[in-house]
Amino acid sequence: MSASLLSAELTFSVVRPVLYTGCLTLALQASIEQLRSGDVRALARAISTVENRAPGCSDLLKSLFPHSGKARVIGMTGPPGAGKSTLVDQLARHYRTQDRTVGIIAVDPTSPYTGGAILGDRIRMQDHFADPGIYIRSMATRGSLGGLARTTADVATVLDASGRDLILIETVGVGQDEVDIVRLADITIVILVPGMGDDVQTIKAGIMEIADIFVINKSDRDGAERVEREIRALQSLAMRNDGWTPPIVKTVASEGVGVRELAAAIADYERYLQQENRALRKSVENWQERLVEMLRDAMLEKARAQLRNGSLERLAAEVAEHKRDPYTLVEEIAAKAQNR
Ligand SMILES: Nc1nc2c(ncn2[C@@H]2O[C@H](COP(=O)(O)OP(=O)(O)OP(=O)(O)O)[C@@H](O)[C@H]2O)c(=O)[nH]1
Ligand SMILES: [Mg+2]
Repeated sequence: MSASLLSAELTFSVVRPVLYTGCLTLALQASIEQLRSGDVRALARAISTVENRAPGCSDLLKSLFPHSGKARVIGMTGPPGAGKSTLVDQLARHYRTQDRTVGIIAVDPTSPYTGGAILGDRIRMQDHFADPGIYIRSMATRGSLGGLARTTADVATVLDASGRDLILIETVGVGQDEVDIVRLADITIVILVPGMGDDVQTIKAGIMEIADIFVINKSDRDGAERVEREIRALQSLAMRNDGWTPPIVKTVASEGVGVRELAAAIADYERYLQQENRALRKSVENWQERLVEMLRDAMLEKARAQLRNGSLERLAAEVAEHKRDPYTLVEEIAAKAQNR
């Protein structure tokens, strides 16, 4: 090989990575600009990247984060079939009349065996598809790589950076995952329905505690007063330490009844959040938890990288057979991960 060819080869191999990252950055920049200009396809692509933890996800989130933080995130949670989607739909409509743009994340309902709810959401919310001011995403992320709460938070960041004024997150209030999801919202609405009997008690205590606003949907049915009394009774047992008493709003979502009142209650709480820096303090609290979670994921990832395929099983067998003690083992793996 001639000397000049060799040097060309060398130059190329040195320059190529630089060019490559340069191209990536350009492509990323272009898609971020598209997304921020309201391009729905760019938004959908970005959400898919985040949802699937696809390559580029981390760079994308890093670039989008500075553009986020302006949207109001509202979490709506409650038992299966309480009318959450119907109410989200009505609220979205209401906000559209005020020219505010809306992003909706419907986190998969608990019932993986039907799959009907997602279809239901699509059909019910179909009217909005012609309106670019509403963007709806159903997420089927149970068992996903990043964890449900983390993925939802990241998808919310994408929507936020895309300039949506409001982000409504619908989730079925049944488990810790859901509590974690609604925790990331600025405002949490817990939706209950009459006829639950003593079930208000059985709704996970954590969910009751994080309600900023209660909704009694299906108030066209008997028993709305009773649910209201039960909520009041629970409230009198445990006062919130920030002094806010969550209001109770009765709605008939299928008829659009009470939606204005709900929007007014949301606005009241927003005003309350604005006072005494409460919004910021709440956000700091949320981030404290999220950062711990992100750190845990990052550390775990590093530790996993120390373990070759199948070695965890082998080590577990050694511990089970008392050939090794797990305490030293974990210290060793953690130390190796740290040195990476
Ligand atoms: N009677 C009555 N029916 C309602 C009301 N709101 C919603 N529904 C009906 O209740 C059913 C369930 O509504 P959804 O909005 O799908 O409930 P959901 O809470 O989103 O359900 P999942 O996502 O599956 O947990 C639908 O048939 C709605 O039409 C209401 O205020 N009164
Ligand atoms: Mg639903």
